[in-house]
Amino acid sequence: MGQTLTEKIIANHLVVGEMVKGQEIGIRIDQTLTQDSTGTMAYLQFEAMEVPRVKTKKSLAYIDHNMLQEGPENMDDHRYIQSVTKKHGVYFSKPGNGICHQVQIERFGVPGDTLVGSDSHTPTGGGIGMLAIGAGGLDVAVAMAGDPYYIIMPKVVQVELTGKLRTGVSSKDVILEVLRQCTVKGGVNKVFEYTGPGVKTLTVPERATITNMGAELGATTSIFPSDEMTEKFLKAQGRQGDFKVFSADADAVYDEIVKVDLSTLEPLTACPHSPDKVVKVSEIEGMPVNQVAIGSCTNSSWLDLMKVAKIMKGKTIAENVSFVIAPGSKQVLTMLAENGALADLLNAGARILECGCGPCIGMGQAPCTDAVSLRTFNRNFFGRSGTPSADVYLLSPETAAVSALAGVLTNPLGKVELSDIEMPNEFLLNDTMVMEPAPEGTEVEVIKGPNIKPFPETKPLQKEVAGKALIVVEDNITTDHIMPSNAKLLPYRSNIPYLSNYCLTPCDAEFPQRAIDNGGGFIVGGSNYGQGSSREHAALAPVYLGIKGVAVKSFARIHKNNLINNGILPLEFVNEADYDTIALNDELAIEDALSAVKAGEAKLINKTKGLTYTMKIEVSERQKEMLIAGGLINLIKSKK
Ligand code: MIC
Ligand code: SF4
Repeated sequence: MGQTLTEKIIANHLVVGEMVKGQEIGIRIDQTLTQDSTGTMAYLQFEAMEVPRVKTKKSLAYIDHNMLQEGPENMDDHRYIQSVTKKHGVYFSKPGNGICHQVQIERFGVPGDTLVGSDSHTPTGGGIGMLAIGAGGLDVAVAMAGDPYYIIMPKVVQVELTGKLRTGVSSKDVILEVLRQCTVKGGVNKVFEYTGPGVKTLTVPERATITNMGAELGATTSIFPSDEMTEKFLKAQGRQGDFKVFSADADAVYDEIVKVDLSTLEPLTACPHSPDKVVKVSEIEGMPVNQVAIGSCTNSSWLDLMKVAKIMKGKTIAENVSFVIAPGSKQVLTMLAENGALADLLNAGARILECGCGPCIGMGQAPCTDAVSLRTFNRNFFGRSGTPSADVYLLSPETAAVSALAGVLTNPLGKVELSDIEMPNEFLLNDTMVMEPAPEGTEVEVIKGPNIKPFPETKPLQKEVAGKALIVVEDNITTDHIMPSNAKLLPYRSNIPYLSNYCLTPCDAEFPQRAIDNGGGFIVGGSNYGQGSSREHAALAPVYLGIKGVAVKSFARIHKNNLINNGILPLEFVNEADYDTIALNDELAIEDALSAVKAGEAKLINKTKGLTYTMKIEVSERQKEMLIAGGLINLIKSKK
């Protein structure tokens, strides 16, 4: 029986376990990446492991999220990351060099290799045939130390692409269509593997848009084969040597199939406030628009911005629109500057931001009250733009550009002519913003500014775990709810005590104080709890507030791992209807938590209601040890 591409790469990297779907396996990691807003914690944790040098083939640290620098905190973080990476053998990409995923695919990704990154959009690397997975900072620190990265052996979904996209329809519409079909919780513990004759019609940046936003499915990752298109891209990046063909066997067997006919696809948009609330642009066309934002790791490639520049050339944006562009990398921006496309954008009225995440993570460019904001980004979770009353629609660069000109949401189909925009044979190569680590490192001093506080300490699991239901939240709570990020909070990513004052406040402003007043307790939630970002802060802030268990209908993959890594019990209702019987401040308890963890099942007693709920603790033997030790760092220390 033939193998899928996913299975082939896993087989090449398997170090622990067997490739049995649903079971935990450990894989060898070739590359790691961090970005600044998760990176400070990851490097503090790496330092705590006392491993002198990273053991991967290549590890990289990017500065791309926290770049507003309103106070010293951001640059203090940059300095810390620059010095700690130099010491321990990690390459450092300076602020301004670009968004981690964009630069990684341009300059460093290798087909067939594995990559773990402390950012949920690490699967962008699947666009060149890498098995690229997003994880919490601690898991990345462990991978840097040379230990395996653990995943549940995934099911593999075949996404069969047929036909060819029409001009005006883009790869963004492909992933929006997959999200429409599969939803934000449809991908947990699955890899989405793209196959079929449509694959060869998509360039690497187009593929990367799709694999990037596969994160919104909750998937472990998404991947395209490495083929002639990949070779062309790597050659144009001066990296022909990194090319190798990788694809699934013709008789590979998949667990599920999703079909997308590129020829009949139409421009789509994800409506507020979820990436899977997808409708055809034509269905809501004509809606007045206040802001159009182009960029983010999903759609900020040279190809994307060239298309936008072509559409804007010689025209001016509508009076009612603020039009902002954050190019994905220095390579992209410099090439646009050199070929004149940047001038076309500026002439049309574009506000050009530096190369980074910017408005995608609420670092500036918050839209006006009650705004309609059209964004080429990948997430439109409630409040993420920095304006809680704003409605954010996710869509393609083509749709964004024609709408910026018209001032109303506009369907680009039949309105744009882009046939002369093709991938360049040579990209502009200049890696001077990537610093090499010191050859030895022992002499390098690590600089920690005053905002860099130690990560919270966790305690071994107690026999009885008891406390109140400190909050009860609904389905699809995102990490943007649990640990909001915006221009005011992102500078404090190295300061958990400060951040914890904002934990879950978009759901309930009183939650942090209630948690402190009660000496901790439980969080109760619905399904897909913790979707979105990989930020470990969504576990670390609850640790700081004394949260002992999170009882939900189901978890998103990365967040569940982050809870376990930090010693918080992940509890899932066996009978989902039990969720409805828990109210705020109900007294909850697990009488013998140690036995419950070992058995993989707990009896959660609701003392207030006189009810007992059966909860799954679906974790591996390795994770049981972690929960009992009170988290991974404690476990590592106890084994030294
Ligand atoms: C995001 O897009 O939500 C982020 C900000 O990039 C996060 C990482 C973070 O919270 O720092 C992610 O995707 O993991
Ligand atoms: Fe940055 Fe946005 Fe991409 Fe996250 S999704 S890495 S914030 S550009």
